[in-house]
Order: sequence, then C-alpha cells, then structure tokens
Amino acid sequence: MRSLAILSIILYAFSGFSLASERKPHVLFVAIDDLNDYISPLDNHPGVKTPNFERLAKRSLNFANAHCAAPACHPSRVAIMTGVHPSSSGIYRNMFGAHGPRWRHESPMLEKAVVLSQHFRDHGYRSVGGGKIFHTLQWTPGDSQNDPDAWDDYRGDPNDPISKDWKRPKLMPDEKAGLGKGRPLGGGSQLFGAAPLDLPDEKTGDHMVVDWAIGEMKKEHPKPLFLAVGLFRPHIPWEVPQKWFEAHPLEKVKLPQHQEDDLKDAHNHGRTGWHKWVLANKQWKKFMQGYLASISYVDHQLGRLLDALDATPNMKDNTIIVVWSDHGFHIGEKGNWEKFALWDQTTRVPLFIHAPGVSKDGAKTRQPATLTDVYPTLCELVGLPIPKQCDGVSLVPQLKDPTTKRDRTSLTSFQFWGEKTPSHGVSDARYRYIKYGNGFEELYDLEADPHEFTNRAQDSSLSKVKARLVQAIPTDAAPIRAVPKDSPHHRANQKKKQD
Ligand SMILES: [Ca+2]
Repeated sequence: MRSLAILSIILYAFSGFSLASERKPHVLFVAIDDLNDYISPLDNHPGVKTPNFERLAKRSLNFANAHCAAPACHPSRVAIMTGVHPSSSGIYRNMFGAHGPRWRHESPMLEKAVVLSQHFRDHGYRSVGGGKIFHTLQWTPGDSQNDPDAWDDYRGDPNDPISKDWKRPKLMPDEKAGLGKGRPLGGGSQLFGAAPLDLPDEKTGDHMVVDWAIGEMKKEHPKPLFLAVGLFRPHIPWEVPQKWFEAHPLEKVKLPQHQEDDLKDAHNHGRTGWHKWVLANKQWKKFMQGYLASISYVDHQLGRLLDALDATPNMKDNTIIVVWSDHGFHIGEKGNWEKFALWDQTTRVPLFIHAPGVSKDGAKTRQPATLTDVYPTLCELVGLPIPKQCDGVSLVPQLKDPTTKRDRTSLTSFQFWGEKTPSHGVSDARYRYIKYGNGFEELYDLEADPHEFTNRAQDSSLSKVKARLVQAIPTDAAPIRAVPKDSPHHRANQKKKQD
C-alpha cells in the first residue's frame, strides 16, 4: 500500500511537471525592418491608418518610448538577439561580407553569447525562424549574419533567408528614368527607389514568409513554440504590389514635418547628399508614397499573422506576442534618409508585447525601453534564467502596470563616420539627450518639441535635466570593432574554400 502511495505521489509529481511544461506559452516574435513611428498607434504622421497595428495595440502593451540599441540593422539585431548592448560589444555599425554568425568573432563579448532562440530551445522550446531576423539584404545573396545553430529549423537557406524571395529591383539607367546623376547606392540602381510591383501579394517575399509561419502555427506542438518571423518591408527598395500604392494616392501624400535649417543647431549626420539628390529630382513625395505603401503592405502581413494565431486553438490564448522594428527611419526629416543617426526619429521603434494574463493590454507607456530589454523580459515571462551576457532589464513590471517608473533611460549607441569614439542617445519619459563622439551635445524636450527642432543642450533652464541624463551616458563604452578577416564566417574565406 505504502509503495503504491509513493508511486502515486511520484506519478502526480510527474504529471504536474508535464502539465506545467505544457502550459508554457508559445512565443510569436515578429521583427520588422526599418519601420518607424508613422504607424497609427504611434501616430507620428498624419493620415496613416494601420488597422492591424491598431488591432495589435488593443491586445498588447504599446511601448511608445522604446528605442533600438543601435540605429542600423546589424548591430540592432545582434543586440536584441543576444541581449548584449553595442556599448558592451563594440558592434555599432553594419558590417557586410559575412556568411554566418561572424559577430561571434567581431566582438569577444559575443563569442559565446547564447542567442535568444537558442536559449528557449535549450529550455524545452522548439525554435524556428524565417525571413530577416539577423542582418541580411535583398541584394546581397549569401551575405547574412544569421546563426543556423540557434534554431531547430529555419525557413529556406538560413545563410540567405530573403534574397531568393524578394526579386532584385529592376535596374534602369537614371537618365532613362528622367533622373539626375548621383543617386545614392549606385547609378542606375533602384535600390533607393519606389515602384509598384507587377506581382500579386502571394508572390512577394514577406507574404511567403508569413505563409510559412502560418504553416508552423498549424502544426502539432508537443513542445512550446518559439516562432520568429522577420519581415523585410518597409526596408528599401519600396517595391510592393500596385494596390498598396493606390491606398496612398500621391496627391494625398503629406511630407513629414520638417524645418529647412534644422541642422543649424544639430550634429551633421554626414548623409545630406541623399536628401539633396531627392530634392533635385523631386522624389520626396514619391518616396514617401513608397514608404507608406510598404507600411500598408506590412500591416496587412501582420494582420495575416494575427488571424492565423486566432484561428489556432492551441495558440490563441496561450502565446506571448512581441512585435518590434530594428530602428526608426527618416523620410527627409533633418535632411536625412534611412537611419544612421541618434535622434528620436531614428531610434524610436514600435514595440508591442502581449503576455497572456500579465500585460495590461490596450495601454500605452512612455516609460523608456531599449530593445536589449526584450531578452530578459521574455525569460522572466516564461521562467527561464536570464543569461549573464544580458545588458537589459526586464519590462515585466511595466507590462503589469504601465505607470511603473523605470530607474533607467533608454540607450542607443552608434559610431559616426570620421569620429573616433562612439556616440550615445538616451531618453527618459520626456527628454532626449545625445552625446556625440566629437563632444557635441543635444537636448530635446519631446513633450514641447516632438520633432526635435530646438536643441536646448545649452539652455540653463534645463541644466538639471541635462546633468541627470549625462549620468546615463556610458563612460566605458567598448571600442568599435572591425571586420575580422580570419573568421570562418567571413565570406571571402568561404569563397576561398569553395575555389
Ligand atoms: Ca533595418
């Protein structure tokens, strides 16, 4: 009798354990490339309607003051996927020519870092990914910094996850297109350009990645699922099917709020040549149309993911959702295009987190967050240990109560060309302070001046605010790293191997 009782206790304990593990929520982790705060829940461009982001905002906490760790694809993505901030790793900029996780050799801090998906896999999850999670581009086939070992499965070639899906942009000599010389990213190239695609959605890359993700959701889930979906639009080139352009007729397209002499009291980002070409060729509205068309296209893809989630009984109420973009984006604000700067416009990112039974869904918070906070947040939500490598701090207190004050600012770091040390930007709930590598300072009151038109770093009425924010600037930031030519993931070495 006694042994039977012990046996039933053991059985009970084991069944309890297995029930607990079955209850671990799935994770839907969606990365969007170059999506800024124009979407309607962040509301920084008049007239933009993104119904699926609104749907998402209703069922998650909207981190309306979240910032990337670095304003460029590669360093931002390595930072969120390892939890290691650029100021620790020294990875501040894009570094091309990799085939595999060369970042492990770019920075000694990253050599043994455990990738987020791998950490979940090590703790009982099935981790799968598709599309652009680590850095890669449409026009550089085989040049990707993904780590194939960090996943149970990856859609397609993990070292070339998007270039086969997204057809190369058409090349047309600029003179033939009626455009002047000096187009950024190479003459005759439409990489920096907007054009409707003569294709149905179904034949476009992100649609196919979402199809794959829906297939993954529909599978049986003996283990909880960590599903990473990387969407490439609205990254350039702004080429999506015609209907998304028709949703934004050129005559209704508004330019972003801007001031002609906005750089007068600000750091020069060194990319004004792009804007000069756009102005000289009267492309500003057309490119804004292309960016908005690409946002509507990606909003539609997000909606398809949410539809699929809701149609999957096993996942509907038991899935953590995280949606983020790798950095903000300029459409001519401050004479800048793309990213590679430290203003709020460049570093503020959409970040939505839903945690079943935990998050205050439908609310918005201005408490500052950095994307490196996502790794420890997910660990805390599902009860995993937080790896020592992580620089961020869990956002679970804000998920539970969005008014909970954070005792830290956001932190975004970047090294500008021609400067010897990195620059850093920090935000609290109201102010943004930037300390550049050349010593220049900027301070903005985003409540009074959301477009950062007036640099108040020398305004004595804000000296206390500045003194407080200066404390958040790293004093021991890692030096910038160079491409390690001896890495086995350096593409040139792989080419040699193949020859
Ligand atoms: Ca990007």
